[in-house]
Amino acid sequence: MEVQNFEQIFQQKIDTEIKIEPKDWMPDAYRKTNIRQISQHAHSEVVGMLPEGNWITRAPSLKRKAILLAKVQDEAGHGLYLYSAAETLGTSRDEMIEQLLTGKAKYSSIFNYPTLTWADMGAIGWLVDGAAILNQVMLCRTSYGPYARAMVRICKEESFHQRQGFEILLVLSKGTDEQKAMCQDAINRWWWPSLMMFGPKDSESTNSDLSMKWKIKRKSNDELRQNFIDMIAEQVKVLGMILPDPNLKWNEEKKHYDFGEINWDEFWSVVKGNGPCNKQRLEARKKAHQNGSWVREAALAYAEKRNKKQIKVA
Ligand code: FAQ
Repeated sequence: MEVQNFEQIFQQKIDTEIKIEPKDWMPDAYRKTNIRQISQHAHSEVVGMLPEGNWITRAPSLKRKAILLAKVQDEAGHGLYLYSAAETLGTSRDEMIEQLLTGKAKYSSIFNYPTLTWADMGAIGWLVDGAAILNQVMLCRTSYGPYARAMVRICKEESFHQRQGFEILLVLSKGTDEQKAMCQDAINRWWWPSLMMFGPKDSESTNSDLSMKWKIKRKSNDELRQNFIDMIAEQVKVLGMILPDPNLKWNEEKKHYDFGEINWDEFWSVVKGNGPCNKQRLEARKKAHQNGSWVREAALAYAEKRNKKQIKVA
């Protein structure tokens, strides 16, 4: 069969909503962009454990500590599902980790901001997980089978994450003046970076055209960002707080909220490695990788021993 036919069959599957599976023929660029996106997504989950991990030992009660611990562990699990999904495309876990640790691979810009107070745990759950869910609900229908199936499981856990974040802020918003101020301050600091999570404006998005054609993405960066703003602008009223954007205003004609200009210079600076915590995050991952080397060696030795035993029995 000619390559052109393979391509036609591939595109037909996409157009008729049949998932692409690991052993199916796929264009090189489809494979590459899926590896790029899924591995960056996995790295985001793993690096994303660091800002919240920072507060596990300082959570205000045993209950809060147990919830936060469970949430951070969930993120590790999400990273593992996603690395496994990317491996089905022919890359290896080692390669992906190497790319993260040498700074060649990206991870979400949001995790390069510091967590300064307990209220940040609420703001991350509500805003960061909230933004992640909107994007990930769309990805449950992405065209690559293993990625889509991983996302279904991840989304179930993410909705718990968002609720726990909102509840932290709800409690603070009903507390003392100091607690209310802490709540507003966290919202002020996390609002703009969470809008940046959806990626550059559609006009600047280099990967979107192909990713939309191949149904890897089904909604554009700007579309998802607008959905998020519309949702949060309503939820913030329940907290009795405000979003730090004087231009945020309901537009009756468009049936959407208008909003102010995002600082794209800040976004690109963070993506290029110059955000407030980029260096700290990579150092922490490198250290964790080094400290975990004995676990990998032990697991390998155990697997070899088991293989030898099985060969003997056979
Ligand atoms: N940060 O052409 P586009 C979470 C890069 S998970 C850094 O529009 P695309 C859970 C982009 O890679 C959060 N870089 O790219 C959690 C590309 O560069 P490249 C992560 C960014 O792929 C919560 C370039 O800019 N979620 O939070 C960012 O079509 C709490 C041009 O951009 C996912 O990864 C950014 N924000 O659209 C965990 C979801 N945005 O690769 C712990 C899956 C863009 O060509 C605690 N990913 N770039 O060198 C996606 O849906 C897409 O990759 C987008 C970007 C929408 C992020």
